[in-house]
Formats: sequence, structure tokens, C-alpha cells
Amino acid sequence: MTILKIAKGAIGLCASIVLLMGCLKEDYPSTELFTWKAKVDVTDKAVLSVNVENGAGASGAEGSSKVVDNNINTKFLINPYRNDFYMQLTFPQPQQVASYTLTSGDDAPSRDPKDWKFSASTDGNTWVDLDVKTGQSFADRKMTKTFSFKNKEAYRYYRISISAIGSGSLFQLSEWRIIEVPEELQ
Ligand SMILES: [Ca+2]
Repeated sequence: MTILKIAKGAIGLCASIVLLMGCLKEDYPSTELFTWKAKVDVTDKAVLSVNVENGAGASGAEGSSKVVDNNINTKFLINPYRNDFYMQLTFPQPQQVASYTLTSGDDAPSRDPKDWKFSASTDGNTWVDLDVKTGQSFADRKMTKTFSFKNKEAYRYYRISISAIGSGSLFQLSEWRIIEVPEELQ
């Protein structure tokens, strides 16, 4: 009797698992299957440049290279910060982008970016604002926040211009990543 109960229980459990697996199956769009693709971090395809560098240079311990090294434990720091400060990613070919992430530094929240605009350009001269943010804050250290917008155009140049920080004269950021997002996922 007990064995029968266990066997029934096992069959019931298996049925539940099969049902659950079915429910958890990823839900692909029923149309346009051939154009469907996941969001892709494309930061590594681009070359970073900044208009204010760390005193020890781009490859220094807290140089600009640390903001795109895909490691939240390293950071880019500038001293002093200027309100015309920007970071730019230049792609070899036009690249569609509709999302970016910012990861706060490991200490001193006052150094976090507060106001900024994310803009794009086809020629490096004429810029289009894709996202503008003001009064932002990061509630935690090494915290990654994602910002998304609609954009189906491909540009070679992307720039984030940081016009205000929390307070004080230092700016720091652990990571800036930019993400390709197909129009159907925006
Ligand atoms: Ca980093």
C-alpha cells in the first residue's frame, strides 16, 4: 500500500515537472523568427575616447580604459570633474543601439553621475539626443542601472555627456556598456 502511494506520488511529481517545463519554455515571437535576436552588448566593438582623462592616463589604475573593461570592480576616475565632460564610443561600422548601462563606483556616492544625455552621430559632428536624464542617483555601490529608448537608426558615434555629478569635484564610474536592441524588442 505504501509503495503504491509512493509510486503514485512519483508519477504525479513527474507530470508536474513536465507541465512546469512546458510553462517555462521561452516564448519566441510567432512571426519574424528570422529577424529575432537577443539584446547584445556591443561595447567591445567600439573604441573609447574621453575629453577629460585620469591623471595617470587611459591605462592607469583608474584610467578611462577601466570604464569599458567589463569589470565592475575597476573604475574610471577624474579629478577635477568638468561639466562639459563626455565619454565617446566610436564604431568601425554604423551600429544600432537602444540601451545602455551605467555602474556606480565602489565608494563616495557624491562622485556618481546625476545629469546626462546620451547622444549619437553619423559623422562625429552633428549629434542627436537619444536619452536625457536628470536628478539620477545610485542607491548602492557597484550598482548597474539600465536605460533604454527607441532607436532603429545605426550610428558610428555614441556619446554620454555628464553635465552634473552628486557633489564635489571628482567623478567616477565603474562601467559604461551599450546594447544593441532590435526594433521588435524595444
Ligand atoms: Ca570597470
